Amino acid sequence: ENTSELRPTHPLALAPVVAPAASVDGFAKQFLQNLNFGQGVTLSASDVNDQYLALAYTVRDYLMARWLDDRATQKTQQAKTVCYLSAEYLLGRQLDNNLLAARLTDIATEALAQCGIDIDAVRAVEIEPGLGNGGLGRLAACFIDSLATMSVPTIGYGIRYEYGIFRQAFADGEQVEQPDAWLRMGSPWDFAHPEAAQTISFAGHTETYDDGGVERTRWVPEWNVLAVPYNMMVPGYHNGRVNTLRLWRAVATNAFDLHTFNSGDYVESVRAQTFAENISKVLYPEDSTPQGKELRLQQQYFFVAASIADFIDNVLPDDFDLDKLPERVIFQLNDTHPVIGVPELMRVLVDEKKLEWDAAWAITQKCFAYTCHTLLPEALEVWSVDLLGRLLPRHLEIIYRINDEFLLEVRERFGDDELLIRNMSIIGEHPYRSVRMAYLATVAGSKVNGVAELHSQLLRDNVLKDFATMWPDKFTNVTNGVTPRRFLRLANPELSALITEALGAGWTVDLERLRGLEALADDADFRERFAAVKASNKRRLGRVLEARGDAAPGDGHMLDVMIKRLHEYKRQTLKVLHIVSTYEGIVSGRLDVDDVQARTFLFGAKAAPGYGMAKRIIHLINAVGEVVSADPRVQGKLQVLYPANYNVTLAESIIPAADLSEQISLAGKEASGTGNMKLALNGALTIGTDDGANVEIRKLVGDDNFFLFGMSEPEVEALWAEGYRPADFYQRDERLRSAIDLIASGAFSAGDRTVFEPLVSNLLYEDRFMALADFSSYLDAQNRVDAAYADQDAWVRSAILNVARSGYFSSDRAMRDYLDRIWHATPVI
Ligand code: CBF
Repeated sequence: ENTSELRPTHPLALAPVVAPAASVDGFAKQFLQNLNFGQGVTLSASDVNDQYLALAYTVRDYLMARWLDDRATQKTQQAKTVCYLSAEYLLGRQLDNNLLAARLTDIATEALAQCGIDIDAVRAVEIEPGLGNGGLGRLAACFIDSLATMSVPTIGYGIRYEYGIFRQAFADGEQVEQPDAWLRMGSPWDFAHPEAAQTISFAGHTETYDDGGVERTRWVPEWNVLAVPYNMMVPGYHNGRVNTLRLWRAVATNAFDLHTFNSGDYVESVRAQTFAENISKVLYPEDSTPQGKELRLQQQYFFVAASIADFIDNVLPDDFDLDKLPERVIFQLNDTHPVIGVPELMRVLVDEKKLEWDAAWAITQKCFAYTCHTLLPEALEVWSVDLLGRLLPRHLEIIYRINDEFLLEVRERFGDDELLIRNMSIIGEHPYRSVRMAYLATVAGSKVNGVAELHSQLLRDNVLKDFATMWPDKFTNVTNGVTPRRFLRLANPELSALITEALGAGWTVDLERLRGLEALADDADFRERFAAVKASNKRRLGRVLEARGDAAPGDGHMLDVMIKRLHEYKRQTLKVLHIVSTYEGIVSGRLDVDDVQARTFLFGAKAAPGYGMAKRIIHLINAVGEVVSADPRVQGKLQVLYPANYNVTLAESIIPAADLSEQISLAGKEASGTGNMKLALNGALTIGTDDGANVEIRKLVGDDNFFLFGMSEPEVEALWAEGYRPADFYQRDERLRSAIDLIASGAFSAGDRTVFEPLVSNLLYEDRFMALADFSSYLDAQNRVDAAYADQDAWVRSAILNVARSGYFSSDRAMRDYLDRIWHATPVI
């Protein structure tokens, strides 16, 4: 950036940065230049990775002028900035998205073709940055896409993990985790700024001192690490806006100890470096359960402290009056991972900027808002006071004071109700003294939101009930959304073209326009074309799978997909029981194979490496798949596919091809889900419980176009209250008994009954997520699915209506809701 401190005299240095010519020739020239001068190869000597990198640099060149401009004006303009604090961004591949945003797809395709290069081959080498686990991280990626598209000044802050979510492989049907070295072939989309590094401190002690007659506290830390920012472009779709995603990498303050190195102790000489750099080494591969590891708390503080300091030091003007901070920023807490930012901002304001406590607290409360993404009690993060006090002693003191003042307020409002005080305290006492991060976020946040209507209601009624009683206005809902650019426009080009032909191109930024398709659901010609697109997407998926060495979906099969993290509450086991039951029905003669609807069951799921039960379920799916897909008695009617390493890239091929979307979590457990939205938007019909955003999907698409089954959330609660005995359900339903017995018999484990015994016993005697209780209702719904699929014309009509009525689930709408209800910020055009 040409800063005002520089005094250039050369006219070129004064000229604005301009993008290369947006023409095929202009693009080809820039591409070749990047190949020669960026990669140091000639076209004829280049390999596909050189070509990919040169192409990425070229796209960047086109976006650069706007990016520089947008970053410069962010400093001077008075607009409020959304600082999205998220430990995860599951970005997916960048190339296609950035080409699309910059309107360069056709130009680049042609320019590369003229260089003799097939752009598809170049696309295929991109390794996606898997810096997230699942829904939460992908949501963050959708949100920053929408904010850029809506021209909202935003900085996404997070961690540049050296290794993202592990690569999943299968060995004899069992999950094996391999490191995800996503940076190994280069990283063309980010820009390191070591000169803008922040020093982040840890441990040590606090002390009071006399500051000109005022007693103050300061933190005397024990060790530091550097947080080096890496900036990524976040281009808006066709609007010229380029926002920033700033990810922090941990670097040791002292590279290594030369003295120790020279003495020959090489391991010891880099110990400090290894220790510091471990902070951003690897993403915690947990979804919906926090890992109480010290390193994780280090990660959280590391990125949040760096982000707050960066915003205050580098984004705000130098003479900024911090009392006005809430007018300039909202720090959105994406779940509890960044909540340590609350005491950090207090520390900065009180200890460093020397504001009074009350003034600092008033500012802090207006600067944060908190989104909760879970309902599982075990997923609400807590940190032991011991650990937090050791790692961040000053922050613990600040948390205690926040809590003391908060509990005084509770007493003032509700009297000395000791049980209530204990329940609401930010400090929990059992099973050990700990800081309840969700409570801290709720006390500090200007707003607290859930991510679907049901979820927000359950937060208010159960998880955060006392807080909602105290501050009813603090609580709100914003139902999640997904970006239509990646998940329809890019993932499903044929359907996109069909929609554009019917409705014009505006739907890409105004997804409610899809409503216009409703009328076309009754048009036989349109239905035929819609069905042809689905069939073509299935063939495309088949090619993608075969290229990976997997099988393609069966010809003429319904494609029944369950793609999401492997977790007991999501109930992949219930899906397996359906498959086994159908298989058992055919082999036992209970079902006539000719009457069975041919289906390909497709799973995509990773299990957290330490989650034993989830890994057993993966093993079971693969074991069942192997037997069922190969049994000649089934006559190829049932096929089970489980491609390893499900990720965003694979999702982009599966979702457009899907007929049936499995959203079968136990009611009250899935906060929202977003895969459910992506699948409906691409014309899959949902079979689902009344859980998370399924409730809203069903309401919008209509009961006739959704297969509802299972207990409602109050029914689940009632069954728990009366005493749930899964074995009773096993006894009652013969289909269930036969399916479970078949698994227990060793039919899927070469006769070895011990392999799946823990899984079977868990189902029969515990079944925390009530798969057995919902089984018969699920099977009945699956029978309705079969019947509906048999009438293809009616099915396609329903599929079109699903697309037409899914406009609400655009992340653009979600962002508008956040802007109106929570952030009170506006786009800056
Ligand atoms: O809100 C986004 C998603 O977050 C989760 O993935 C999470 O990790 N807490 C939830 O499990 C999803 O329901 C939710 O859609």
